[in-house]
Amino acid sequence: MSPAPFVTFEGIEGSGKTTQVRLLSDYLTKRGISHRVTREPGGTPLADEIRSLLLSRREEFVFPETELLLYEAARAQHVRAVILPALSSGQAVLCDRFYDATVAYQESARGLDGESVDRFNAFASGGLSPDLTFYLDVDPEEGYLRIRGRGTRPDRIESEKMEFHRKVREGYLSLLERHPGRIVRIEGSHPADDVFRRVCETVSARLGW
Ligand code: T5A
Repeated sequence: MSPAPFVTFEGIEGSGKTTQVRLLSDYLTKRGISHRVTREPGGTPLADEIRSLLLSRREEFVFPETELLLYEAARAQHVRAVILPALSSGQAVLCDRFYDATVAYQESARGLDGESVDRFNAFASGGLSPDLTFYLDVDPEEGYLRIRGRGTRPDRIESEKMEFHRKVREGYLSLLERHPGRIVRIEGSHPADDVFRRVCETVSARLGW
């Protein structure tokens, strides 16, 4: 385990990760637990620029290999500039997505080979692994309705076909089987407060928060 806990949130589009990260951050602030909230792709000015490149809709076809390398480039910068310094200074880190997303999206949904994805994930993260990962499981149709409900134009990845989002979910479910000790599945279709109750029970039992 790192000097302070590194906690990540994963799930398909609209699964409620950002909502839960915000609720957990408020909870930690009230208890005086020092922490940093961040997200992937993003978290530094350069990584945020890469995020814009990745999520903007474009005419040009983006090859899965190109997409993988851009996500990993953003991660390499984010880990070294933000996550590792925070953990070393004793701050917990709550991160909205990390390398499990690359397995679910670029390997399971885009079809890149697992060996390459694992190798680039390890290279970009410098061997850093989350101590605890919440996987918020929602049906892709429900996630889609939530995204539509926001009233904003879907980004390049949100606009993918439903089949793509089903494969992302399958990718997460197979990760859950491979890492049962680290990844905790929470039923994400329940009301946000109920989901948060489960998050709290888990961080209390696992991290003493
Ligand atoms: N990606 C990312 C890759 O392909 N590879 C990678 O390696 C990485 C790191 C990143 C995109 O990049 C891809 C995945 C993504 O496509 P993102 O910002 O993480 O972008 O993408 P989203 O998943 O689209 O994030 P969102 O913020 O849009 O969705 P969240 O965080 O899952 O959901 P949230 O909390 O914003 O909620 C969405 C809506 O649902 C409501 C909220 O109020 C909001 O309106 N909601 C609920 N409604 C009912 N019940 C609940 N329990 C609810 N919780 C939230």
